[in-house]
Amino acid sequence: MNVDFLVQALHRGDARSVARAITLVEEGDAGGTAILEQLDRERIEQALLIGVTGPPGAGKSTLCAQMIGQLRDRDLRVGIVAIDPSSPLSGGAILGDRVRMMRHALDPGVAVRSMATRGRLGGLCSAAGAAVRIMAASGCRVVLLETVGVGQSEMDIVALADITIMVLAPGFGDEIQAMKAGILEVADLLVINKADQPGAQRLRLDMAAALRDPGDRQQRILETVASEGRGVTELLDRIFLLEEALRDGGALERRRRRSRELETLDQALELLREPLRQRIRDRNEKTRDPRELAREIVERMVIMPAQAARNDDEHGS
Ligand SMILES: Nc1nc2c(ncn2[C@@H]2O[C@H](COP(=O)(O)OP(=O)(O)OP(=O)(O)O)[C@@H](O)[C@H]2O)c(=O)[nH]1
Ligand SMILES: [Mg+2]
Repeated sequence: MNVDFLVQALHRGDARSVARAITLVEEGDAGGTAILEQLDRERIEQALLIGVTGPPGAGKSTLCAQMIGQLRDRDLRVGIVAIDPSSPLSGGAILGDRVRMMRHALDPGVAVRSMATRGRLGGLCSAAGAAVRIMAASGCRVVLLETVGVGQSEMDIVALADITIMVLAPGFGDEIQAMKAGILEVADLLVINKADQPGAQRLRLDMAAALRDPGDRQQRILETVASEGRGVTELLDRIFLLEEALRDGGALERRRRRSRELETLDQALELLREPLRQRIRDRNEKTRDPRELAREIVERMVIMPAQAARNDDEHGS
């Protein structure tokens, strides 16, 4: 595999090269790292990453498919990374299916990727972040990141986004109550989807009540009927206005710095996992308390090497 060739092709927007590059990164291949280093920084800087989260079945995938359709109508290339919890609890179709069901299946202007959380201990943030940058470098002006907003790891992924939209729908009372504080904290925009269903008005009032500032209520709450495409234009317009404000005010840069930190931490922990496991096995301790042992191993690994090198020097000379 020729990295330079692949990078050129992906910069031309070649869908297969985009997919191949993401796979190389996910597999931890050295070529993946080389590709990431050569990506077009300017395109990455210009792309907007929109996190789309909310309880299972709220209509995230349907809404994403609609947004993709409208962004394509505006002649923008779009990417979508769907974090699939592989959970039987979730009744909805995963995003890939929904996008395929719509008219985007063969559209070369749409990059689609799903990533499973199952069987994965870490590294998801970093894999998702890399996939997003690859798509952005390939020319996607907007990349959507769909994740079910239930656990902490999903919330971490959402924190990668420039702008986060929380999709809510009537009939999810308990989930929404449980998530409420978190929702208001992470979501730039609250989308009451399934506005055609009974209970939508109630949900809207409930969310409005939770937002103290009247200006906030005006700006942060929207209604959609994703299945019919209603409210999607307004949502996109609102998103682009917000993007402009975030870019102008410097907030976007701050968000991106935080997101880079998060990704770096995720990947650093991922890189440590195997060496740590090996060390623990090598120590073969039978009686020490695991907490104490863990502290000691980490201390030696992270703090000692520099000191050990100095000691070696002293003893060596
Ligand atoms: N009535 C109504 N149904 C909708 C609307 N939007 C989505 N649905 C339906 O709700 C169901 C779930 O939609 P999805 O888009 O799969 O929901 P999701 O949030 O992506 O679900 P997960 O990925 O499983 O978490 C589907 O049957 C959709 O057709 C809407 O605005 N009104
Ligand atoms: Mg979905």
